[in-house]
Amino acid sequence: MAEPVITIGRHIIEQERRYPEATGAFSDILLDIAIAAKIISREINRAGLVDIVGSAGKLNVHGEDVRKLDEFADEVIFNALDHSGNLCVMASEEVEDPIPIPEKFPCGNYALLHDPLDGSSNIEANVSLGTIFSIHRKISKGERGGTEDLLQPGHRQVAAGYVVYGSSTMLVYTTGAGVHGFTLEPSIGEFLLSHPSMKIPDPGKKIYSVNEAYYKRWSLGQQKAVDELKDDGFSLRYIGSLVADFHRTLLYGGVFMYPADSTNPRGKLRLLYEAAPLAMVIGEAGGASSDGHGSILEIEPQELHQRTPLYLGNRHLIERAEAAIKADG
Ligand code: AHM
Ligand code: MG
Repeated sequence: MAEPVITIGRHIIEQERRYPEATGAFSDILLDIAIAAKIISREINRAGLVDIVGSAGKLNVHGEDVRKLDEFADEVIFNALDHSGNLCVMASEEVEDPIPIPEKFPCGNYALLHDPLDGSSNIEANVSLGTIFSIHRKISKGERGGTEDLLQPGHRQVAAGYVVYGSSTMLVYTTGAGVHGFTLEPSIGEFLLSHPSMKIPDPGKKIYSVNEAYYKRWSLGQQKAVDELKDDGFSLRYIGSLVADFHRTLLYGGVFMYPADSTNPRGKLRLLYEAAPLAMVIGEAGGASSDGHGSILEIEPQELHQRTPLYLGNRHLIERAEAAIKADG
């Protein structure tokens, strides 16, 4: 007899059955994200074939070059999730303000934040890219959602995850009941469970991941944190595409760092679209997150596009980095 395959749809429904009070709305959101991921994956795979690669000639809200595929991914996610009545508001790294649900559609009980296509400066080099997502419960009183629903600390996330568009496309998510990874089987167009109950290996491989070209811009404490890892025989791996660097860290162990530096005193990566969702995933997988001083999940966000220094990986390595930063600034 053929082995039963577990599709992402089946997995999400089975998780939902554990909560008799669940309405199914939450499952629908995850399934809609999976559909958007398949569409984005297909376009990324064809990027070398069609004239979609290249700069769209505008700057995004962070002043960075927006690539056409970023815009495409942003639209795909909006179109997949605007009409279902499950969300009350959305926010995207590519868009300055909260994205309301169109008036013609009903509003639901959840807010979605996402980075539609991270690492897009690597598109032309065929390097892995990613989508990152974070889901919060609606807390505002009005019928339609708003900023209040989006500016919630990471520990209140009800689900988070990412899609990595690599040599295969994988979707990894958590709802607080373990971290589960699915690989897209292109011939049937389904995400199949390939990595159930993921845990960061501990002790993992001795790998640190950081843009070390910025060494001279770092604080003494950050320099010391990396010097110590080198003295300890660690290897350096840095792709420069967050989801790819994070995915490797989750699978192999080690530590990913995007620290504060003299040019970017608050770091580069965004708290709500990048740091908090990956912090939830690594925490659920037995690892830890930090901004150099404390858990990413405890930070109370002040603004939608807030940046944060970011450390993700094995708990003891995060603690070591925090100790070096604390001792030497
Ligand atoms: P992006 O949102 O413009 O794609 O930038 C985010 C990327 C991350 O994927 C990666 O971790 C980081 O920027 C790399 O930055 P740097 O080139 O400074 O090392
Ligand atoms: Mg990004």
